Amino acid sequence: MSITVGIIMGSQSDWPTMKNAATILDELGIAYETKIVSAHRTPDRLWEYGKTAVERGLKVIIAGAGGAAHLPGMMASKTRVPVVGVPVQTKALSGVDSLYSILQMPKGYPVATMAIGAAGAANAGLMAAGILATSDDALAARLDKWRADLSASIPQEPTDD
Ligand code: RP5
Repeated sequence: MSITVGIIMGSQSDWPTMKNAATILDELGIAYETKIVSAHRTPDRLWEYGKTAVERGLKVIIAGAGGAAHLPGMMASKTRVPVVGVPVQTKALSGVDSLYSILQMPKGYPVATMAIGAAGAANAGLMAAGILATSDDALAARLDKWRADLSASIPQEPTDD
């Protein structure tokens, strides 16, 4: 199974958040790679990753970062592979800094920005799955089942427990 999704993050400290994207991809049987690629600390690594993304067969890049979160936007500037951005929650500003850093891209270099934190990372995995499912019927069926299972797990009425 070839790797079609790259999960990249600015720091090891982002992994507890970003692994929520990996979990979704595991559940849906999608092959992926995980890399630490920092816009500020390893800019050459970022450039190389973006430069080779198409030729390496990546179809979606999930990029998570916190604070002055330039990684998703810079990656979008370097490759036409769709970038899904995950704002990592921060201590100082609760991730609003990350969100605004990722969200407000100038025309021409889009980043599909998710919610702050774990839910955003999980949704990034689902967004990647949805993109890949447009050209993969077997994956589309698995994603439809995943969504139906989630829907079926929601109780009709609340309980006290
Ligand atoms: C960002 O700075 C990373 O994406 C991370 O969210 C944040 C803090 O990084 P560490 O100081 O924990 O390595 O570049």
